[in-house]
Formats: sequence, structure tokens, C-alpha cells
Amino acid sequence: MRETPSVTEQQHPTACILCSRNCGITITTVDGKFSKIKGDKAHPMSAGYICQKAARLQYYQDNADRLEQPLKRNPDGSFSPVSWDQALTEIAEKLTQIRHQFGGDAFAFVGGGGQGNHLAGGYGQQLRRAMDSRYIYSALAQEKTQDFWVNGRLFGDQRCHTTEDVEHADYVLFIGCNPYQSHGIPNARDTLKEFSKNPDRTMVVIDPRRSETAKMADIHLQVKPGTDAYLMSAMLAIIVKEGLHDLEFLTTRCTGFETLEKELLAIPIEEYAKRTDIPIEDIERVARGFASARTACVRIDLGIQHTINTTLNAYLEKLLYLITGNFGIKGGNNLHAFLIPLLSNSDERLAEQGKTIKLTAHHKMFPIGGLYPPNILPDEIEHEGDDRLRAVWVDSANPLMTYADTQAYERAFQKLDLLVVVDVALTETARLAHYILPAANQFEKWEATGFNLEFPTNFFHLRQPVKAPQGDTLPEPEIYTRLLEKMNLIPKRFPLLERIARLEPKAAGYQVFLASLIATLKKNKHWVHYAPSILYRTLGKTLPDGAAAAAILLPLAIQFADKNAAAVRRAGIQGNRFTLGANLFRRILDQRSGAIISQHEFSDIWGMIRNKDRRIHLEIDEMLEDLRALGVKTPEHTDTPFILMAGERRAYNANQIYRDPAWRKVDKEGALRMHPNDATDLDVKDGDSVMVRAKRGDITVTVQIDDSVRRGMVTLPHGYGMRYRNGEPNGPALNMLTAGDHCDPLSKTPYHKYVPVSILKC
Ligand SMILES: Nc1nc2c(c(=O)[nH]1)N[C@H]1C(S)=C(S)[C@@H](COP(=O)(O)OP(=O)(O)OC[C@H]3O[C@@H](n4cnc5c(=O)[nH]c(N)nc54)[C@H](O)[C@@H]3O)O[C@H]1N2
Ligand SMILES: Nc1nc2c(c(=O)[nH]1)N[C@H]1C(S)=C(S)[C@@H](COP(=O)(O)OP(=O)(O)OC[C@H]3O[C@@H](n4cnc5c(=O)[nH]c(N)nc54)[C@H](O)[C@@H]3O)O[C@H]1N2
Ligand code: SF4
Ligand SMILES: [Mo]
Repeated sequence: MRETPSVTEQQHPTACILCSRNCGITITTVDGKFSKIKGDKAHPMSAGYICQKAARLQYYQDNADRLEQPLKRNPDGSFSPVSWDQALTEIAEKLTQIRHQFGGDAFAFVGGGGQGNHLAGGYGQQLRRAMDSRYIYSALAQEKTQDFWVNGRLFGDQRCHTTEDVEHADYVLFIGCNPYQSHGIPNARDTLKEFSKNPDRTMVVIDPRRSETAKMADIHLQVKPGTDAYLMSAMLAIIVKEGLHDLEFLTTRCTGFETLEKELLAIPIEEYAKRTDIPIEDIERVARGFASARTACVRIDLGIQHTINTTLNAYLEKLLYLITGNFGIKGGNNLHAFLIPLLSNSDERLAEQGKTIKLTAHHKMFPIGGLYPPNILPDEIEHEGDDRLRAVWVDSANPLMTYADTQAYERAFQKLDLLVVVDVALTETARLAHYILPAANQFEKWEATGFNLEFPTNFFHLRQPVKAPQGDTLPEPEIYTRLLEKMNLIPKRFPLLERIARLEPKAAGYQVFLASLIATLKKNKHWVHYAPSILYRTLGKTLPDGAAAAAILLPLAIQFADKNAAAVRRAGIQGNRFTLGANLFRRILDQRSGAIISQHEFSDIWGMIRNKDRRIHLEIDEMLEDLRALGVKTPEHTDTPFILMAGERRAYNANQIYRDPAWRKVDKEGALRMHPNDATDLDVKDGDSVMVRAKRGDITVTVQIDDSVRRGMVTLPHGYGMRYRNGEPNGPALNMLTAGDHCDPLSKTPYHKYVPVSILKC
């Protein structure tokens, strides 16, 4: 009788890596293959919730584009496999030579953590410091830097990021976001369902499209694309004119209201309402409802960020909850604590106080939150002058597909002296690289994200690997540590620290180890920037189950506990001034489905404001000037008949994380949504091919007739257009249509939701 082979079935708690919610999931593997994916009920935030996209994660795990060994480009453009040792030795030599010859200005770090992998970010940034460069370009600086800039001015630091308590608000304004598809709020579909069936709560959606979220709303304001600044300022003006603002909050918690009030009272409400194409009665109804609700909050996203007036929009949406006092309360908008710092504070005015605010060579652009905008990167490479960018390091990003102007990126990247890409897949960007370094994917290593942006209860999820690294791939901490060693910046061994780490650091609450680390760094100042790799090589080796990469969390946990001691204790973590942080670190290591790290009180908010007077500074000169300028701006005129929303979130797109098109159950072509009357005018039918022509370029797409879009507006999905197996683009390669200079003058974030196009019948 033949024996049936034994099947090993295992269950692994981890998280979905497709969007910033990072819902907890349990992956069942059978003989190492993913067989079942379910929501993890033990996850402290998502508690079992997932959406349809997570169930397809095997397409991320197993696909033909996965990289398995380091590759080096040959002169003819083909790639040859090389050993890690060869790749890193050659890259180290080249980087050292570039730094020596041209200095830090010649190097930029691009990306550094997508939707699920931020632990590696701390290791990657060591390389930028090693290169003596300040340039980090990342996707965040093509969507959220206008928001960080305004936060800096209001709250005193660009790291003062706000969140919204949608689950507890009586009234919510969703402006330019579609949480039903894109999520971004806790357990979005459940939260929306509860809202829509509760007659005591009001949900308002402001969106030019009758989105899936708008369909569930009590009120949908189908705003004309790009006119939100008029709509929000009209609402603010109505609130102030009718005395619906919270004067007590404004006088005790804010400064500058008097000046702001004058500006708001001068707003011609009816004229602005006309520009938005929404009946004034509807705007009044929402303004009054929002201002007089017991608790209300505002949730926004790309609909007002990827469009004209983006920085002003950020200011106005924040004013909505601030002037109504919906801040620092349950059901309102709130600040929150971070465990992994995703940003720094780089207000350009700090230059006047002697802080280095590095301007780029070509555009003279300053960083926001420490980040530089992808919209200008090709120009900084093409810049004529010795201070141009010559070496670019890309990690967990696919700029050729996702940053504005694919053609410009392609041209500029080909001019680089060195392009290195660290990715799990052979992407379009990687195909242009001199070296491609294959990373173990997010289910093959210890990982985490810094998207723990919650208040009052905050959590963190350190994920253990589900499988061993595929092929000859390495986790990023190992890649960067080996590279620093090759660059002779750190030694391979730290015998003293290794010995101390082995001496049961737990017993001493890691205090002896940390004191020794600090002493070592004091003695060897040139190692200060490389503390993550030193921790990884020393303390890391002693962490359970090979969790070496998590070593970087020890100092972060200590910092977090120092800053938020009472909140950490309220979360049930014990310890004194010296041991609390280490105990928090241990909780993170132990709780494999995620750990609550802090439990705040609403009064904590005032301590999170970084202005010296702990007040919110409402008067921002640049914004008041922009607000005044709105009145004299002629309505946006384009000589093309359509406005393309270039990058819609749908049921089956997930940035560029899934490359195999087979993962999609529907919308395989990534269709162009068009209003039926527009289709009749153009004489096109459902399924026809049309050419979308923008100033920058054109692409051919398939039409889907859909009355959820406004007339004159067409939409295409984000997250298509990759060349799987180096084949034809799978669906619309959107950024063939977008231009780098079609962006906000202040933050340089792109106007992707407002791309003027013509549609031509094929
Ligand atoms: N399914 C899916 N979910 C995702 C992602 C994904 O690729 N797929 N990506 C994730 C990422 S990285 C992000 S940043 C988020 C983004 O999430 P969202 O910003 O919520 O998603 P979008 O669909 O890009 O845009 C939101 C809405 O803005 C509307 N809009 C367009 N123009 C305007 C305008 O002028 N004014 C107003 N008020 N609204 C306008 C659109 O009609 C759309 O419904 O989604 C995340 N979630
Ligand atoms: N026109 C237009 N363009 C857009 C948008 C739009 O709406 N319209 N949306 C923009 C937005 S909001 C965003 S956030 C960006 C997203 O764009 P990007 O920042 O470029 O990120 P992703 O598309 O998420 O691609 C992530 C890359 O990381 C790789 N990866 C996955 N796991 C790992 C890992 O563990 N390690 C490493 N090293 N790599 C890994 C994936 O293979 C993929 O190549 O796109 C932007 N581009
Ligand atoms: S895509 Fe986002 S909302 Fe859906 S399961 Fe993954 S993390 Fe959760
Ligand atoms: Mo994004």
C-alpha cells in the first residue's frame, strides 16, 4: 500500500499589505503554499475584518515576476545573475566614488516602504546618511505633503498629523474620498453600513462621482471637479455668518480667529456656490448640519489632494472642524502618537533659524516632512550642472509607473551613473537599473508598518514571517547592513555589544545593553548614523525566532514610552521610567496579532500641539492670500472637452503590489468610465476602444458607460499598466498622460484628479 504524503497545514497570524489599514489576517499554508486567507479576530483593530482584495494575496506571493537573485545589467540591456557579494561590492565601490567625487547632493533615495513594509525604512535611511544626502523622494510627497505643510503651520510641527473618529461621530463629511473602495478608515464597509442605517447619524459625501460611498450617504454633493476650495470656503462663510462657530474653543484653544473671521465674512457665498455647481440650499444645509451636530468630523483623501488648490484645500478642511470645535473630542478630528516616525519637521522657515533646509538644485524646492516631491525628480536628474543627481536608489516603489510623467522618468533614469532597485518583483523601474537587489517579500521576513495613526487607542503590529525567503532573496535589514559593511562604514562584528546582548538583556530591561550601545556610539561618533544596523547585528541576534530586524524597535519603543508614559501604562504596560519602553518593546515582540501600545485621553491632545503656547495658530499668511485669490481666479478653463480623474480606487486595484493580472475578478481592462450622454455625443458604446489624449501623451483604453460620473468627467483606475512578464501593459499606464509641472505651486503635489483630456474614437 502506498503511503499518502503527509500534509503540513499551518496557520500564521500576519497582516494584509495592500492598503494603509493593514488588517490582521490569518494565512493557512499547506506544505508552504497559501491555501486560505481569513480576517484575524485577534487583531486589536480590524478584529477579523478584511475586504475582497486580501483573499488574493497568493498572487503577491507566487507570480512570474518575482525576483530570486541579484541581477546586474549588461551593456546590451540584458541582465545577468550575480552573487550578493559581487553586487554589493561593486555597488559599494560605485557609491563611495560618487560620494567622494560629487558629495551628497548627487544621491537620492526614492521610496522606502509601501503599504506594508516600513520596518526596512529605518535601515534604508542609513544609506542616505552614509551618502551624506538629504534627498528622500517618496509617494507620500505626491499626495500628502500639502497636508503636512498646513499641519506644521497650525500645530507647530509637520509631524502633528490628524486622524478622524468616524466611528463615533454623529455627522461625517467625506470629502474627495471613497472609503467603501479605498478604505483608510477602520473596517470601512462595516463602519459605513452602521452609519447609513442609523437615522441619528448623518453621512455626507462630497464627490463629483456618485461613488460607492456616496450611494450609502444621506447627502451627496456632486461637486464640479476641482472646485472644493469654493465649496469649503462657502461652508465656512455660512458657519461664521450664522454664528454657528464655537467661539469658546476658538478663544481658548486657537489664535488668529479674528483675522480669519474677517476673511471668511468677505466670501461671496452665492458666487462660490455657483462655481461648484451645487444648489446653495444644499450647501447651507450641510454647513448648518455639520456645525450644529453634537460631534462631527471630516475625512478627506486624494479627491481634494490630487487636484487644484490642494494646499488651500488642506487648510479649509481643517478649518471646518477647527472653527466648529470638533477637535480634541470623541467623534471629532484628533492628533495622534506615532511609533515609527514616518516624517520629520522641515518647515522651510527653519532655514532662518539656522537649520539646514536643503533646496534641490534645479527647482530650488524645499522638503516638507523631510520629503521631496516626485513631480520634480526627473528635472533634478536632467539638470545641467555639477550639483545634478547622478545616483538614485529605489526601494519598494515603482516610479516609472506611479510617479507623474512616465516618459520623463524613463529618459532621466537612463542618464543616471547609478540606478539600484530593491524590490520583490522585476518592475518597469527595475528594468532600467544597473543593479537589481531582490528582497524577501512581506510574508518572508519580519515586517511592520508605521500606519498606526489612531487615537485614542493606538496599536502596532510586528509581523512574523509566514515562509522562508524565496530563492536567494534577503530581507532589507540584511541588504543595507551588508552594504554598509562593504562601504567600510561599520565593522562586521561588535564583540563587546554582542556579548552584552547575550547576557540575558531581558533581566536588566535592556538597560545595560543600551548604555553600552550609547557609550560605543559616543566613542565612535562615525557610527551614530548606523545604529539600526548595529542593533540588528548585536541585540537582533538575541531576539526570539530570528526577529533580528525588530531590534530597531527597541529605541523607538523607549522614545514612545518616554513621550506617552501615562498612555502606555493605561494600555496595561507596566514599568518605571527606565523599564516602561523595554516592556513595551517586549509586548510588541510577544503579541503576534498586534499589540495595543497606548491608550490616550482626549486631554492629551493639547500636549501634542507643538506651538509653544499649545494653541492652534489659525492665521497662515500664505493660505489667507490663496483664499483671497480664489475670488479673482477665473474659472479653470481648458481647451479639451473632458477632465480625467487619473487614478481611481476600485474593487480590483491595489497600487502596483499585485503584478499578475489574473488576480482581478472583474474590470480586467481597467475601463474608462464615461457618462451615457457623453458616450452618445461621441458615438461610442460600452466596450469600444477610445484614445485618451492629454498634453503629455495618449493611451488607448476601453469604455465603460456609467452614470455615476458627471458629464464631462471620465475616470481611469490607478494600479494598472504594468508589463507582467515583460509583456504588453496590462490596462491603462496612467502616468503616460500626466505631466510633472501639472502640480501645486507650493507643495508640488500632482493634479492627477484634474487632467484635461480629449477622447477620440478609435
Ligand atoms: N481598492 C484600492 N484601495 C486603495 C488603493 C488602491 O490602489 N486600490 N490605494 C490606497 C492608497 S495608496 C491611497 S492614497 C488611497 C486613496 O483613496 P481615495 O482618495 O479615497 O481614492 P480615489 O479613488 O483615488 O479618490 C477618492 C474620490 O475622489 C473623488 N474625486 C475626484 N475628483 C474630485 C474633486 O475634484 N473633488 C472631490 N471632492 N472629489 C473628487 C473621486 O471620484 C473618488 O471617489 O486608497 C488606498 N486604498
Ligand atoms: N496617475 C496617478 N498616479 C498615482 C496615483 C494616482 O491616483 N494616479 N496614486 C499615487 C499614490 S497615492 C501612491 S501611494 C503611489 C504608489 O506608488 P509606489 O510608491 O510606487 O508604490 P506601489 O505601487 O505600492 O509599489 C510598491 C513596490 O514595492 C514592491 N514591494 C512589495 N513588497 C516589497 C518588499 O517587501 N520589499 C521591497 N523592497 N519592495 C516591495 C512592489 O513590487 C512594488 O514594485 O502611486 C501614486 N501614483
Ligand atoms: S486591502 Fe486594506 S482594507 Fe482590504 S483587507 Fe487589505 S488592509 Fe484591509
Ligand atoms: Mo497613496
